[in-house]
Parts: sequence; structure tokens; C-alpha cells
Amino acid sequence: MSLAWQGSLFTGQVTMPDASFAACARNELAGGAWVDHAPGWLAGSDDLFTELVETAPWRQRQRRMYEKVLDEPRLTAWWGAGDDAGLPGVVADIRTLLSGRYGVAFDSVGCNLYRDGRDSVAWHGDTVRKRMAEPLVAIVSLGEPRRFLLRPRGGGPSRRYDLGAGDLLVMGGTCQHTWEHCVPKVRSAGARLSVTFRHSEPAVSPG
Ligand SMILES: O=C(O)CCC(=O)C(=O)O
Repeated sequence: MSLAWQGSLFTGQVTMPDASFAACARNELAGGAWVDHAPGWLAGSDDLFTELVETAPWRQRQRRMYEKVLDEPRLTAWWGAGDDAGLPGVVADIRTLLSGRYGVAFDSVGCNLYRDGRDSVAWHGDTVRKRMAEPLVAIVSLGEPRRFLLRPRGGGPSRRYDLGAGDLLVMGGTCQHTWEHCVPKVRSAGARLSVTFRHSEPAVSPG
């Protein structure tokens, strides 16, 4: 696949998440939702971007819009629970680290490839909310920066995160119920990939 993107200036770094989560800051949102953001959390993320672009099982999904069936404006790849075939080792390591940090067993990995500024995902809350009151959704951003917006479901001012290479963003609390998120189209952008982690069982509260 031929994509336009510019790698980081820090070449030759080992691909490694920050197990200390030292740069991770929580933003409390209205209605019991929260977002954690850790800029540059995955060092050496360019190598993972390249590996996933080349090896992930990319699919072109389609959506029915009224009478028409349209291509989704992005490519996706998916590893379900218990299916790690071809999953890069560092992604499995990230999943373990996030599971320990957040007290849930992240078990599925979804990747989204935004080839340029025309690719996007519209406002939505993740469907995992239908099964859980407070699902966690973790996203590691790779490749070129892209805007990630959140807005209260039902209206209100949006919040903007400019996700750069290696950033971690985690949505929690009621976020999938009370807020919506999107990656809007932009006039110009290089390729960006998001690696998303979800879980099937709710968190078990200690004690
Ligand atoms: O690519 C992203 O950062 C967001 C992905 C997302 O919202 C989704 O796949 O449901």
C-alpha cells in the first residue's frame, strides 16, 4: 500500500510503551465520563505503524446509507478475543499493560487506517456500550497527527484532542453512553492509524 506520511524525527527508537504512565492526565467530562491522555506514550511508534500497514489484514467495510451501500472512508483490521494470529508482539504487550492499568481484560484489537484527510469516522458512541454501563476504550495513535473530537450526546461544545504519533487516549466512565466521538475529515493529512482495545467483561471492583 502506498501512503503519504512523515515519520518522527526520533528514528531508531525501540518501540516501547511507557509502563509508568507518568505523562497520563485524566480529564473529567460531564455526566460521569472521563478521558485519559498520555502524549507520546508509545516510543518508537513509527516502526509499529509501518509493520501494521504492511501486515494487518486490512478490509474495506461497507455501510448502508438509505438506499445506497457505500465504502467506509477508512480501512479496518480486527483481531477478536483469543485470536492473536499475526498480531505484532508489541500490540499484545500494550494490551497486557493496559489491562493491568485499567483493571479490565482487554481482549479485542481493532485497527483503523486513515489514508489521508478524506478518511474519517463520523460521530458515534462505541456499540460495546449496549453490553456495559462503563466500558473502557483505549486508542493508541500512530503515524501522522489527526484531530479527535468528543461532544456530549445531545449537544454541547466539543473537546478536541490532537492525537500525535504514540499518543494514548482512553475513554472511560459513562463516555460511550453520554458522549460521542469522531475523527473528522480535514483538507490535508498524512496517513494515520489507530490501534483500539476493547473488553468483553465489565471491570470487577476489588473487594
Ligand atoms: O481512530 C480513532 O481514533 C477512533 C476510532 C473509533 O472511534 C472507532 O473505531 O470506533
